[in-house]
Amino acid sequence: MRLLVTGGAGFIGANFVHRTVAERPDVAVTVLDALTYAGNRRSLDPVADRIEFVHGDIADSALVNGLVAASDAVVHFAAESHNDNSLTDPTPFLHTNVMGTFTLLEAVRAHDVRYHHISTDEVYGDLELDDPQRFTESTPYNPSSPYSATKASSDLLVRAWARSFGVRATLSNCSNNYGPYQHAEKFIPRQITNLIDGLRPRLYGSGKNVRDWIHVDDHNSAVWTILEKGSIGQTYLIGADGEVDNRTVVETLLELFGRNADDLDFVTDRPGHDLRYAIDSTRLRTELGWTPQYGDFRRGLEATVRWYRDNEPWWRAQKESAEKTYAATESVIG
Ligand code: NAD
Ligand code: TDX
Repeated sequence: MRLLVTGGAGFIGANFVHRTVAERPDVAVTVLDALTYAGNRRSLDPVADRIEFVHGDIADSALVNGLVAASDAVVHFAAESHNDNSLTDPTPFLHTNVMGTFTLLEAVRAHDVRYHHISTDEVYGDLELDDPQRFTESTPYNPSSPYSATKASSDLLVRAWARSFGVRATLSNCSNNYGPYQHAEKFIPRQITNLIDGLRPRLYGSGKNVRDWIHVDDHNSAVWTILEKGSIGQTYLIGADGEVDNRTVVETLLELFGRNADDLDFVTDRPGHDLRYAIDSTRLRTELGWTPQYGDFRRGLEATVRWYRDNEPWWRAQKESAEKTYAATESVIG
Protein backbone atom coordinates (compact mmCIF):
# COMPACT_ATOMS: atom_id res chain seq x y z
CA MET A 1 0.00 0.00 0.00
CA ARG A 2 1.29 3.46 -0.95
CA LEU A 3 0.19 6.02 1.67
CA LEU A 4 0.46 9.79 1.32
CA VAL A 5 0.62 11.53 4.72
CA THR A 6 0.19 15.31 4.69
CA GLY A 7 1.63 17.23 7.64
CA GLY A 8 3.89 14.32 8.58
CA ALA A 9 6.54 16.66 10.01
CA GLY A 10 4.06 18.02 12.58
CA PHE A 11 3.19 16.62 16.00
CA ILE A 12 0.48 14.04 15.28
CA GLY A 13 1.62 13.30 11.72
CA ALA A 14 5.20 12.51 12.79
CA ASN A 15 3.98 10.16 15.51
CA PHE A 16 1.66 8.54 12.93
CA VAL A 17 4.56 8.01 10.51
CA HIS A 18 6.82 6.53 13.25
CA ARG A 19 4.13 4.09 14.26
CA THR A 20 3.24 3.15 10.70
CA VAL A 21 6.84 2.46 9.74
CA ALA A 22 7.38 0.39 12.91
CA GLU A 23 4.19 -1.66 12.70
CA ARG A 24 3.35 -1.91 8.98
CA PRO A 25 6.34 -2.82 6.84
CA ASP A 26 3.98 -3.36 3.86
CA VAL A 27 3.07 0.36 3.78
CA ALA A 28 5.25 2.72 1.68
CA VAL A 29 4.94 6.18 3.25
CA THR A 30 5.34 9.48 1.42
CA VAL A 31 5.16 12.61 3.57
CA LEU A 32 4.08 15.94 2.06
CA ASP A 33 4.85 18.84 4.38
CA ALA A 34 5.47 22.57 3.83
CA LEU A 35 7.76 22.76 6.92
CA THR A 36 6.02 25.84 8.29
CA TYR A 37 7.10 27.13 11.71
CA ALA A 38 5.24 24.08 13.12
CA GLY A 39 6.88 21.45 10.92
CA ASN A 40 10.23 19.97 11.89
CA ARG A 41 12.21 17.72 9.60
CA ARG A 42 14.06 16.36 12.65
CA SER A 43 10.83 14.82 13.93
CA LEU A 44 11.20 12.34 11.06
CA ASP A 45 14.90 11.57 11.69
CA PRO A 46 14.16 8.17 13.29
CA VAL A 47 12.48 6.99 10.03
CA ALA A 48 14.26 9.20 7.46
CA ASP A 49 15.71 6.33 5.43
CA ARG A 50 12.40 4.42 5.35
CA ILE A 51 10.07 7.07 3.94
CA GLU A 52 9.94 9.51 1.04
CA PHE A 53 9.79 13.17 2.10
CA VAL A 54 8.38 15.85 -0.22
CA HIS A 55 8.73 19.48 0.81
CA GLY A 56 5.68 21.33 -0.54
CA ASP A 57 2.33 22.99 -0.03
CA ILE A 58 -0.94 21.01 0.03
CA ALA A 59 -2.54 23.89 -1.90
CA ASP A 60 -0.13 23.35 -4.83
CA SER A 61 -2.48 21.45 -7.14
CA ALA A 62 0.14 20.28 -9.67
CA LEU A 63 2.33 18.83 -6.93
CA VAL A 64 -0.63 17.31 -5.06
CA ASN A 65 -2.10 15.76 -8.21
CA GLY A 66 1.11 13.92 -9.00
CA LEU A 67 1.53 12.62 -5.46
CA VAL A 68 -2.10 11.57 -5.09
CA ALA A 69 -2.05 9.78 -8.47
CA ALA A 70 0.85 7.66 -7.16
CA SER A 71 -0.94 6.77 -3.88
CA ASP A 72 -3.54 4.22 -2.76
CA ALA A 73 -4.70 6.36 0.18
CA VAL A 74 -4.19 9.80 1.72
CA VAL A 75 -4.25 10.67 5.43
CA HIS A 76 -4.59 14.42 5.75
CA PHE A 77 -3.04 15.86 8.95
CA ALA A 78 -1.56 19.09 7.54
CA ALA A 79 -3.12 22.21 9.04
CA GLU A 80 -2.51 25.48 10.75
CA SER A 81 -3.36 24.12 14.18
CA HIS A 82 -2.97 26.78 16.88
CA ASN A 83 -5.99 28.76 18.09
CA ASP A 84 -3.93 31.64 19.47
CA ASN A 85 -2.20 32.19 16.11
CA SER A 86 -5.55 32.17 14.33
CA LEU A 87 -6.64 35.10 16.49
CA THR A 88 -3.58 37.13 15.46
CA ASP A 89 -3.63 36.30 11.73
CA PRO A 90 -6.29 33.97 10.26
CA THR A 91 -4.90 34.20 6.69
CA PRO A 92 -2.74 31.04 6.66
CA PHE A 93 -5.61 29.12 8.30
CA LEU A 94 -7.85 29.89 5.32
CA HIS A 95 -5.09 28.97 2.88
CA THR A 96 -4.06 25.65 4.40
CA ASN A 97 -7.15 24.38 6.17
CA VAL A 98 -9.70 25.40 3.52
CA MET A 99 -7.87 25.79 0.19
CA GLY A 100 -5.37 23.04 1.02
CA THR A 101 -8.16 20.57 1.85
CA PHE A 102 -10.07 21.60 -1.30
CA THR A 103 -6.93 20.93 -3.38
CA LEU A 104 -6.52 17.45 -1.87
CA LEU A 105 -10.20 16.65 -2.40
CA GLU A 106 -10.04 17.58 -6.07
CA ALA A 107 -7.01 15.31 -6.48
CA VAL A 108 -8.51 12.28 -4.69
CA ARG A 109 -11.68 12.80 -6.70
CA ALA A 110 -9.78 12.90 -9.99
CA HIS A 111 -7.76 9.76 -9.19
CA ASP A 112 -10.36 7.87 -7.08
CA VAL A 113 -8.03 7.57 -4.11
CA ARG A 114 -9.19 6.66 -0.57
CA TYR A 115 -9.02 9.71 1.74
CA HIS A 116 -9.05 10.08 5.52
CA HIS A 117 -9.60 13.55 6.95
CA ILE A 118 -8.17 14.46 10.36
CA SER A 119 -10.22 16.97 12.30
CA THR A 120 -10.96 18.23 15.77
CA ASP A 121 -13.70 18.25 18.40
CA GLU A 122 -13.49 22.06 18.34
CA VAL A 123 -15.84 22.13 15.35
CA TYR A 124 -18.67 21.50 17.84
CA GLY A 125 -17.97 24.62 19.92
CA ASP A 126 -17.89 24.16 23.69
CA LEU A 127 -19.91 22.72 26.58
CA GLU A 128 -20.83 24.04 30.01
CA LEU A 129 -18.77 22.54 32.85
CA ASP A 130 -21.84 20.80 34.32
CA ASP A 131 -23.42 19.67 31.03
CA PRO A 132 -23.96 15.90 31.32
CA GLN A 133 -23.83 15.57 27.51
CA ARG A 134 -20.69 15.06 25.47
CA PHE A 135 -20.07 15.65 21.75
CA THR A 136 -21.34 12.92 19.43
CA GLU A 137 -21.28 12.56 15.63
CA SER A 138 -24.67 14.29 15.49
CA THR A 139 -23.79 17.37 17.58
CA PRO A 140 -24.39 20.50 15.42
CA TYR A 141 -21.31 22.38 14.21
CA ASN A 142 -20.71 25.62 16.16
CA PRO A 143 -17.03 26.62 15.93
CA SER A 144 -15.74 29.55 18.03
CA SER A 145 -12.32 30.55 16.68
CA PRO A 146 -10.90 31.23 13.21
CA TYR A 147 -8.96 27.95 13.59
CA SER A 148 -12.01 25.86 14.43
CA ALA A 149 -14.12 27.65 11.79
CA THR A 150 -11.61 26.70 9.10
CA LYS A 151 -11.46 23.08 10.36
CA ALA A 152 -15.28 22.97 10.33
CA SER A 153 -15.23 24.35 6.78
CA SER A 154 -12.81 21.67 5.69
CA ASP A 155 -14.99 18.93 7.24
CA LEU A 156 -18.02 20.23 5.33
CA LEU A 157 -16.05 20.20 2.07
CA VAL A 158 -15.13 16.54 2.70
CA ARG A 159 -18.74 15.58 3.39
CA ALA A 160 -19.91 17.35 0.23
CA TRP A 161 -17.21 15.72 -1.93
CA ALA A 162 -18.16 12.32 -0.52
CA ARG A 163 -21.85 12.80 -1.21
CA SER A 164 -21.75 14.70 -4.50
CA PHE A 165 -18.73 13.10 -6.16
CA GLY A 166 -18.52 9.73 -4.42
CA VAL A 167 -15.10 10.43 -2.95
CA ARG A 168 -14.14 7.47 -0.73
CA ALA A 169 -13.66 9.57 2.40
CA THR A 170 -13.85 9.05 6.15
CA LEU A 171 -13.51 11.75 8.80
CA SER A 172 -12.39 11.76 12.42
CA ASN A 173 -12.75 14.48 15.04
CA CYS A 174 -10.40 13.97 17.95
CA SER A 175 -9.97 15.64 21.33
CA ASN A 176 -6.75 17.28 22.65
CA ASN A 177 -3.62 15.21 22.02
CA TYR A 178 -0.48 15.07 24.15
CA GLY A 179 2.81 13.22 23.77
CA PRO A 180 6.28 13.63 22.21
CA TYR A 181 7.07 16.04 19.34
CA GLN A 182 4.30 18.53 20.20
CA HIS A 183 5.23 22.16 19.47
CA ALA A 184 6.26 24.25 22.51
CA GLU A 185 3.48 26.78 21.78
CA LYS A 186 0.82 24.26 22.90
CA PHE A 187 -0.42 24.05 26.51
CA ILE A 188 1.30 20.94 27.88
CA PRO A 189 4.72 21.36 26.17
CA ARG A 190 4.72 25.07 27.06
CA GLN A 191 4.29 24.29 30.76
CA ILE A 192 6.80 21.40 30.71
CA THR A 193 9.47 23.52 29.00
CA ASN A 194 8.77 26.43 31.40
CA LEU A 195 9.30 24.04 34.32
CA ILE A 196 12.51 22.65 32.82
CA ASP A 197 13.71 26.29 32.58
CA GLY A 198 12.75 26.93 36.23
CA LEU A 199 9.87 29.25 35.19
CA ARG A 200 6.25 29.19 36.36
CA PRO A 201 3.47 27.56 34.31
CA ARG A 202 0.97 29.99 32.78
CA LEU A 203 -2.79 29.47 32.96
CA TYR A 204 -5.20 31.42 30.78
CA GLY A 205 -8.06 33.07 32.69
CA SER A 206 -9.41 31.03 35.58
CA GLY A 207 -7.68 27.74 34.70
CA LYS A 208 -11.10 26.04 34.95
CA ASN A 209 -11.38 25.23 31.23
CA VAL A 210 -11.60 21.51 30.57
CA ARG A 211 -9.92 19.56 27.77
CA ASP A 212 -10.44 15.85 27.01
CA TRP A 213 -6.84 14.55 26.79
CA ILE A 214 -5.82 11.60 24.64
CA HIS A 215 -2.33 10.23 24.04
CA VAL A 216 -1.21 10.82 20.45
CA ASP A 217 -0.60 7.07 19.92
CA ASP A 218 -4.22 6.34 20.84
CA HIS A 219 -5.38 8.95 18.31
CA ASN A 220 -3.21 7.34 15.65
CA SER A 221 -4.31 3.78 16.41
CA ALA A 222 -7.89 5.02 15.93
CA VAL A 223 -6.94 6.57 12.58
CA TRP A 224 -5.59 3.20 11.37
CA THR A 225 -8.74 1.46 12.63
CA ILE A 226 -10.91 3.88 10.63
CA LEU A 227 -8.72 3.61 7.53
CA GLU A 228 -9.05 -0.17 7.57
CA LYS A 229 -12.57 -0.71 8.89
CA GLY A 230 -14.43 2.62 8.66
CA SER A 231 -17.58 3.04 6.55
CA ILE A 232 -17.12 5.35 3.59
CA GLY A 233 -18.74 8.75 4.15
CA GLN A 234 -18.81 8.23 7.92
CA THR A 235 -17.51 10.49 10.73
CA TYR A 236 -15.96 9.00 13.89
CA LEU A 237 -15.28 10.87 17.11
CA ILE A 238 -12.01 9.88 18.79
CA GLY A 239 -11.61 10.32 22.54
CA ALA A 240 -10.33 8.44 25.59
CA ASP A 241 -12.52 9.77 28.45
CA GLY A 242 -9.70 12.07 29.54
CA GLU A 243 -11.47 15.20 30.81
CA VAL A 244 -9.21 17.29 33.07
CA ASP A 245 -9.30 21.01 33.86
CA ASN A 246 -6.24 23.08 32.96
CA ARG A 247 -5.34 23.90 36.56
CA THR A 248 -5.24 20.21 37.47
CA VAL A 249 -2.94 19.51 34.50
CA VAL A 250 -0.58 22.24 35.72
CA GLU A 251 -0.73 21.01 39.33
CA THR A 252 0.16 17.48 38.18
CA LEU A 253 3.14 18.83 36.25
CA LEU A 254 4.23 20.93 39.25
CA GLU A 255 4.12 17.79 41.39
CA LEU A 256 6.18 15.84 38.82
CA PHE A 257 8.80 18.61 39.00
CA GLY A 258 8.75 18.69 42.84
CA ARG A 259 7.32 22.23 42.93
CA ASN A 260 4.49 23.69 45.05
CA ALA A 261 0.92 23.34 43.73
CA ASP A 262 0.43 27.14 43.68
CA ASP A 263 3.70 27.94 41.92
CA LEU A 264 1.90 29.20 38.79
CA ASP A 265 0.80 32.43 37.05
CA PHE A 266 -2.65 33.32 35.77
CA VAL A 267 -2.34 35.30 32.54
CA THR A 268 -4.58 37.14 30.06
CA ASP A 269 -7.38 34.86 28.88
CA ARG A 270 -7.72 33.77 25.24
CA PRO A 271 -10.51 35.79 23.51
CA GLY A 272 -13.50 33.50 22.92
CA HIS A 273 -11.81 30.75 25.00
CA ASP A 274 -13.84 27.52 24.73
CA LEU A 275 -14.86 26.33 28.19
CA ARG A 276 -15.03 22.56 27.84
CA TYR A 277 -14.65 19.82 25.25
CA ALA A 278 -15.81 16.24 25.88
CA ILE A 279 -16.01 13.36 23.41
CA ASP A 280 -18.38 10.40 23.33
CA SER A 281 -16.48 7.84 21.21
CA THR A 282 -19.13 5.09 21.44
CA ARG A 283 -19.46 4.69 17.66
CA LEU A 284 -15.75 4.07 17.15
CA ARG A 285 -15.63 1.63 20.06
CA THR A 286 -18.78 -0.35 19.32
CA GLU A 287 -18.83 -0.34 15.50
CA LEU A 288 -15.08 -0.64 14.86
CA GLY A 289 -13.89 -2.25 18.12
CA TRP A 290 -11.27 0.42 18.96
CA THR A 291 -10.03 0.91 22.54
CA PRO A 292 -7.40 3.33 23.83
CA GLN A 293 -4.24 1.88 25.41
CA TYR A 294 -3.06 4.83 27.55
CA GLY A 295 -5.47 4.80 30.51
CA ASP A 296 -3.32 6.66 33.05
CA PHE A 297 -2.96 10.37 32.18
CA ARG A 298 -0.43 11.00 35.00
CA ARG A 299 1.88 8.26 33.70
CA GLY A 300 1.46 9.54 30.15
CA LEU A 301 2.42 13.03 31.34
CA GLU A 302 5.44 11.62 33.19
CA ALA A 303 6.69 9.95 29.99
CA THR A 304 6.06 13.18 28.06
CA VAL A 305 8.08 15.17 30.63
CA ARG A 306 10.93 12.66 30.21
CA TRP A 307 10.80 13.11 26.45
CA TYR A 308 11.09 16.92 26.70
CA ARG A 309 13.94 16.60 29.24
CA ASP A 310 15.79 14.26 26.85
CA ASN A 311 15.16 16.28 23.68
CA GLU A 312 15.96 19.90 24.48
CA PRO A 313 17.74 20.51 21.12
CA TRP A 314 14.47 19.59 19.39
CA TRP A 315 12.41 22.27 21.21
CA ARG A 316 14.77 25.07 22.31
CA ALA A 317 14.51 27.28 19.19
CA GLN A 318 10.73 26.90 18.83
CA LYS A 319 10.29 27.68 22.54
CA GLU A 320 12.14 30.97 22.15
CA SER A 321 10.07 32.10 19.18
CA ALA A 322 6.76 30.93 20.73
CA GLU A 323 7.48 32.84 23.96
CA LYS A 324 8.29 36.01 21.96
CA THR A 325 4.88 35.73 20.29
CA TYR A 326 3.12 35.18 23.63
CA ALA A 327 4.94 38.13 25.23
CA ALA A 328 3.31 40.49 22.72
CA THR A 329 -0.22 39.87 24.06
CA GLU A 330 0.08 38.17 27.44
CA SER A 331 0.37 39.68 30.91
CA VAL A 332 0.21 38.20 34.39
CA ILE A 333 -3.19 38.83 36.05
CA GLY A 334 -2.76 36.83 39.27
P1 NAD B 1 1.04 20.73 13.90
O1 NAD B 1 0.83 22.19 13.82
O2 NAD B 1 1.98 20.17 14.90
O3 NAD B 1 1.52 20.17 12.47
C1 NAD B 1 0.98 20.63 11.27
C2 NAD B 1 1.90 20.20 10.13
O4 NAD B 1 1.30 20.62 8.89
C3 NAD B 1 3.29 20.86 10.19
O5 NAD B 1 4.29 19.90 9.95
C4 NAD B 1 3.25 21.90 9.07
O6 NAD B 1 4.52 22.15 8.49
C5 NAD B 1 2.29 21.24 8.09
N1 NAD B 1 1.65 22.22 7.20
C6 NAD B 1 1.04 23.37 7.56
N2 NAD B 1 0.59 24.02 6.46
C7 NAD B 1 0.90 23.23 5.39
C8 NAD B 1 0.68 23.34 4.00
N3 NAD B 1 0.05 24.41 3.46
N4 NAD B 1 1.12 22.35 3.19
C9 NAD B 1 1.76 21.27 3.72
N5 NAD B 1 2.01 21.11 5.03
C10 NAD B 1 1.58 22.09 5.86
O7 NAD B 1 -0.42 20.09 14.07
P2 NAD B 1 -0.89 18.80 14.88
O8 NAD B 1 -1.16 19.18 16.27
O9 NAD B 1 0.02 17.67 14.56
O10 NAD B 1 -2.31 18.56 14.18
C11 NAD B 1 -2.43 17.70 13.04
C12 NAD B 1 -3.88 17.62 12.63
O11 NAD B 1 -4.66 17.10 13.70
C13 NAD B 1 -4.51 18.97 12.27
O12 NAD B 1 -5.37 18.78 11.17
C14 NAD B 1 -5.30 19.36 13.51
O13 NAD B 1 -6.39 20.18 13.19
C15 NAD B 1 -5.75 17.98 13.99
N6 NAD B 1 -6.01 17.85 15.43
C16 NAD B 1 -5.07 18.21 16.34
C17 NAD B 1 -5.31 18.02 17.70
C18 NAD B 1 -4.28 18.37 18.76
O14 NAD B 1 -4.56 18.26 19.95
N7 NAD B 1 -3.07 18.78 18.39
C19 NAD B 1 -6.54 17.46 18.12
C20 NAD B 1 -7.48 17.10 17.14
C21 NAD B 1 -7.20 17.29 15.81
O1 TDX C 1 -0.07 28.79 28.00
C1 TDX C 1 -1.21 28.33 27.91
N1 TDX C 1 -2.03 28.35 29.00
C2 TDX C 1 -3.30 27.85 28.97
O2 TDX C 1 -4.01 27.90 29.99
C3 TDX C 1 -1.71 27.74 26.68
C4 TDX C 1 -0.83 27.69 25.46
C5 TDX C 1 -3.00 27.23 26.67
N2 TDX C 1 -3.77 27.30 27.77
C6 TDX C 1 -5.12 26.68 27.76
C7 TDX C 1 -6.00 26.99 26.57
C8 TDX C 1 -6.84 25.73 26.46
O3 TDX C 1 -7.91 25.77 27.39
O4 TDX C 1 -4.89 25.26 27.69
C9 TDX C 1 -5.88 24.61 26.90
C10 TDX C 1 -5.21 23.89 25.74
O5 TDX C 1 -4.66 24.89 24.87
P1 TDX C 1 -3.97 24.52 23.47
O6 TDX C 1 -2.83 23.57 23.71
O7 TDX C 1 -3.71 25.79 22.74
O8 TDX C 1 -5.10 23.64 22.78
P2 TDX C 1 -6.61 23.95 22.30
O9 TDX C 1 -6.84 25.40 22.06
O10 TDX C 1 -7.53 23.23 23.25
O11 TDX C 1 -6.58 23.21 20.87
C11 TDX C 1 -5.92 21.93 20.73
O12 TDX C 1 -6.85 20.88 20.72
C12 TDX C 1 -7.69 20.78 19.60
C13 TDX C 1 -5.06 21.90 19.47
O13 TDX C 1 -4.13 22.98 19.49
C14 TDX C 1 -5.92 21.97 18.25
O14 TDX C 1 -5.13 21.83 17.07
C15 TDX C 1 -6.92 20.84 18.30
O15 TDX C 1 -7.81 20.94 17.24
